[in-house]
Amino acid sequence: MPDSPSTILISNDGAVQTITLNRPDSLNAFNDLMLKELSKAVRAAEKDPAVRCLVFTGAGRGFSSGQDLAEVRERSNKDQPLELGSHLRAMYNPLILKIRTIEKPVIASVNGVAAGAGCSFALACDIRIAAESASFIEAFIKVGLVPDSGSTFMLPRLIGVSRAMEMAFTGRKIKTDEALRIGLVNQVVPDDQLAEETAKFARKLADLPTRAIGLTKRAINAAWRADLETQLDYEAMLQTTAGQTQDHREGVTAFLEKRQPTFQGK
Ligand code: T3D
Repeated sequence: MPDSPSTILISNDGAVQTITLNRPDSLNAFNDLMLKELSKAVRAAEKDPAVRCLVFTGAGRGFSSGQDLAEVRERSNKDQPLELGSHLRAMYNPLILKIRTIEKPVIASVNGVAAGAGCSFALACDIRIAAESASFIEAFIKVGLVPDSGSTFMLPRLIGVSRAMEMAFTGRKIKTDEALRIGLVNQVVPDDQLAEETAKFARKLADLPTRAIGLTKRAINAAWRADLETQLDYEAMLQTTAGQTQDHREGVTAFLEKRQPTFQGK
């Protein structure tokens, strides 16, 4: 893989890093190179303490149309059945897991259609800010597949089982007014204000105590598979860690000195 990526663009503005999916001719369909470049970029962002908020968006009129279907056809060998599971395990699952577990806030700035694995990718992010003209399609059913890349996990948790079933069974396009009403997105903004509104929110998140945000993400992820007693104990353990951060000390000091805190993410 060359050093500078060819299917994504990476830009930094202070502590906010924006990764733009950049295959606009196919509405940013994921091919193998893009999935590799994305994974590498997210791992690098994870290690870089200067990055305190990660934003994903798409170039052109789409966010992502999911798996590149032309590449699927190339991969299929007529003599042998197509084995999609190993492709998912190798290419998508580690990326989705990394986004869910990276200890920094992750925003999907959804500029257009998010379909199939492109929808799953947006759902894996912590926050979704959508342009008015964006849409969400669990397109898998239209090509005879089951939702993957975490959609069957995230979707019912975000919008409830009945709505998730309907979206997944029918592949119906969900426009942003409905997406906002059912809790699929956090915010809908006019198309021409998406970049600005995302940047504003991302800067706000990047200024917060990043360690505490990372630990919060850990706690909420864990809550999905815990009982209350276990979760209470886990919160106590995480709070011990948070309580020993510089940002906790700064927060308390700033409060008592009646000034705004300056958090360093440590
Ligand atoms: O391999 C594995 O690991 C399995 C994993 C599977 C995960 C999945 O994501 S399965 C689901 C894959 N995605 C889809 O089925 C969605 C396919 N796309 C669409 O249904 C539509 O394009 C949209 C509803 C997203 C948008 O419709 P529209 O009318 O706005 O745009 P369009 O004209 O259909 O697409 C514009 C161009 O993008 C077009 O190319 P052209 O004709 O201008 O040269 C179209 O072919 C291309 N394109 C759109 N989606 C894909 C794509 N090319 C390759 N792969 C795509 N997914």
